[in-house]
Amino acid sequence: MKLVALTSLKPPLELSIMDVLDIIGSILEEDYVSGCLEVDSEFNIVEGLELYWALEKLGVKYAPIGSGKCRVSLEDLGFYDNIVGPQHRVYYSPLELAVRGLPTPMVMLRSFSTESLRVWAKLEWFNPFSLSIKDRPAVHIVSSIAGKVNVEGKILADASSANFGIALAAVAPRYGAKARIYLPRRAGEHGRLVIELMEAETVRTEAELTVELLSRIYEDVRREGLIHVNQFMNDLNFEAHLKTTAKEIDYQARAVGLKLVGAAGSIGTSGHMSAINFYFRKRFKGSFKTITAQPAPGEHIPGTRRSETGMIWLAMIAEDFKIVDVTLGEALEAVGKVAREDGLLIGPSGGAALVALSKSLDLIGESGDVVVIVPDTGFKYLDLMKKWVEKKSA
Ligand code: E1O
Repeated sequence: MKLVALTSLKPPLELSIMDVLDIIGSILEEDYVSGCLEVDSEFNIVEGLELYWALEKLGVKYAPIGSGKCRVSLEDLGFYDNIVGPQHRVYYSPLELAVRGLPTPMVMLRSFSTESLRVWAKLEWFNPFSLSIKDRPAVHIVSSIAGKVNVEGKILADASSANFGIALAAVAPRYGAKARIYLPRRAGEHGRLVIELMEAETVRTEAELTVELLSRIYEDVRREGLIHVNQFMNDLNFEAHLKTTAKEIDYQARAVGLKLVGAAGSIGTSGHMSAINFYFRKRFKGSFKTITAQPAPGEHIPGTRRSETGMIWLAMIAEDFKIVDVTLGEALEAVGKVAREDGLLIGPSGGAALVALSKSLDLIGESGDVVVIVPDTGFKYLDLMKKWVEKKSA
């Protein structure tokens, strides 16, 4: 058996992550790859196509080649290489920073930790374009589309509550394309401003939810030949978080010896929490709990929505998934507590995740380490916070 760079191999056809999810699951479970790929003299894959795509979706650097039995650890295949950038932190472009500036930091929060249960916030505002977790799917989806079709001069379109739109508006021009973002009624004003500043198009609508805009986008795609990147249904969104967000948490926890017992987060497309749930359910064989916040009925927490409004990965992937109703007031209380006791201003969806966790301690248990995904920074929501602070002091 020998190891060769995965990028040097030529698969005869493409499979999607859902075609090979079972193989991905068992590789994560075992921490080993059992099996080899067979290639011809030109590196065309003649045997092991499914394994190739599983390894590609997992983001390993090397593939095992041979004709007999192979058994090689994920670590030896360079599994973690894609999430550990250069220590000098010098990058030749912002796009390189987005891809190689990982992992995003994890920091222990005093405000929500106890002596035995430690709470770690994964700070996703360290992503450079949208200062949010949504850079990850935007970069992965756009680079993948651009690898297949010529996007120069084309318009990449999607609905967004703000962050994904900003990321798309920033990433599309790196590939010579433009972006058009369809915004629901309550999209963050910062989103519209930044997107327009970047000279991407915005379509402001009266829709309550981003997903309600899909049929309108389908129509415009037919009429105008836009490319719909579709963060809500494109499996590359889920894949981006499997390849980076979830893997980073695993890498970071191992590096300092954390005993992960669960993760808490929030859901918009459900991309990141579904991927984290899938990844750790396999890794830890069931002893890992995933908790996610959703806005309580009638409440609006920017970037999030209720699970029954439809999220494909949540339905397909997530088991052992506890969904907790949180009000905006509760989320902002948590934001305030972290600001006072840790000095960090997290965004409302991060606050909601902390509330969901606090309401689920019976499930999590009393000891270990929990990761809370903080999708973005509170500095984007000063208007919302201002109203809430003034109401509290009135
Ligand atoms: C959480 C999420 N927190 C914040 C988001 S509505 C989809 C999307 C957007 O268009 N925002 O920007 O999508 P996912 O479940 O992985 O993350 C939820 C502040 C967000 O902006 C998603």
